[in-house]
Amino acid sequence: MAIVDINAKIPNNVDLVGDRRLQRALEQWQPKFVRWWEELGPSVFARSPVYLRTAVDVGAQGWAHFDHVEMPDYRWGIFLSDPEADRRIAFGDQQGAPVWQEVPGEYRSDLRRLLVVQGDTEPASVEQQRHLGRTAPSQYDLRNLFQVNVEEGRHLWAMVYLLHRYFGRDGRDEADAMLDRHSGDPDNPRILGAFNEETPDWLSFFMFTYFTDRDGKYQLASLRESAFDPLSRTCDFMLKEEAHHMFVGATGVGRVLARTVQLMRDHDTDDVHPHGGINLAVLQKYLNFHYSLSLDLFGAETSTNAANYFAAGLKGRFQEERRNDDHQLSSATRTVPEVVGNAIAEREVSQLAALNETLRDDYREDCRKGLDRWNRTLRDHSVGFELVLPHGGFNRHVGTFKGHRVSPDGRLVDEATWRAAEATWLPTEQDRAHVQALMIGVTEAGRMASWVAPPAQGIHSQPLEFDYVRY
Ligand code: BYC
Ligand code: FE
Ligand code: FE
Repeated sequence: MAIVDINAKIPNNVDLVGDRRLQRALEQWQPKFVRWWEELGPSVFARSPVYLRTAVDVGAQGWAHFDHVEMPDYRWGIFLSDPEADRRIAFGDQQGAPVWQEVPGEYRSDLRRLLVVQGDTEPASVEQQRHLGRTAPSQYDLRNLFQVNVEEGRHLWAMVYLLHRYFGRDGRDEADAMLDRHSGDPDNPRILGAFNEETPDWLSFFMFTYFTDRDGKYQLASLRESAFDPLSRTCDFMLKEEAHHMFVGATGVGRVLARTVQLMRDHDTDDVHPHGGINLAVLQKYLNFHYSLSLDLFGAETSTNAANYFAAGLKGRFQEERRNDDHQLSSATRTVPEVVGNAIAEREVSQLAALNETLRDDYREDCRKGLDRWNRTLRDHSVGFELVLPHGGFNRHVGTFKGHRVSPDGRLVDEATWRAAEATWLPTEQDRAHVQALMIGVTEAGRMASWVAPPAQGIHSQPLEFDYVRY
């Protein structure tokens, strides 16, 4: 088992003291990270003690410590899950061979690219969420926002460690570039589309953590299968933290919904906006927006990049080892959607080519579970409304649907039809302004904003009235 050096300048379980050069290089990157955090991290409560979880170990019994800390003093550490003895490559051309502890020369640039794309999303999300602290609906939510932020910061550290340790000069340059690109920067944007959008309000934040952090879950789970063992172990540990991010999204949206339903009943109306709530139709539009942006993150339906990553053993499928097939996909096929002329058709392709679509399918199934839960709430209160996931072609900007107009129920429509209906499918300026108007920060411990129900319980067995953030 790796020894945890928790008191080091950079807490770690990768024996940094045993590699002075690496340690020095990372200690030189550290102040750049802190400067970035201060400039583009949370814009308010930057020096307030927050009740945060800090990763301190990777063991099954207790990997985290909870206490009040000021965010700049958060101990961003480097933690890899314990190695699995005699781990073998589970898929691709080298299936059955021992996993790699170093990067094979021929995969250097592909692996570097995967690490850079993954790493880039982490600080991007912190930048996107930096102003949300001003309008948190409660101390509990404010704390959760900051928890997500510091952990995304640690996820950046996770990728930066791998870049520094295994990619020499190039890796150090890439690590620096992670702090130079910025979300929404017209000259130097973040790499993937969804990470250049704004997260201007808390409904967006809850939808983002539900849908976009869930892309993180699926991508990290695929990278956990990697033959490059340090990447696999890094992702395995990141996934532990990731679960909380999606919890924030799932319970956040659920609480908004619960509050809306209550206001609908109290006031006997569908329009709860005048009563300080968010209408179901607006919730659906936000959902449509964030879900479709997140679908784009999986890439095109067919991808030679994805096929090459798989054949080489760099990136597997979700739960690769639980699948009952040859793990080579040498002859298997599947269908993928394809826009041909005026219709959405299907095309049969090799499974190897369609790996992005397969991962997207797995993701969709997972997304549906939350909707089932939310819809149960609606049914339990006899509300005649159901939230639905829009068709996979709706509002897409990557892949076969790019440049086409597809309705949420999956019809290819012309531009005029789209324009006429867009305001009922995607959030309008007015919807966003309505939601924004409800975003008034609530700082008193235990109190909730008007538009969201309280959570079922506090954090780490603390009561809801706990001082999660000390002002
Ligand atoms: N935006 O061959 P294709 C997370 C590019 S989220 C812009 O289909 P591929 C987190 C693509 O780069 C998880 N460009 O692509 C969540 C390619 O460019 P080139 C992040 C895009 O490579 C919340 C071209 O289009 N991790 O952790 O098969 C908070 C052709 O596409 C986009 C990863 O993504 C896009 N959406 O698949 C915090 C894992 N999509 O080669 C954190 C690592 C595609 O023509 N990344 N393009 O120049 C990958 O595995 C792959 O890069 C992708 C793309 C799945 C993203
Ligand atoms: Fe992350
Ligand atoms: Fe996350």
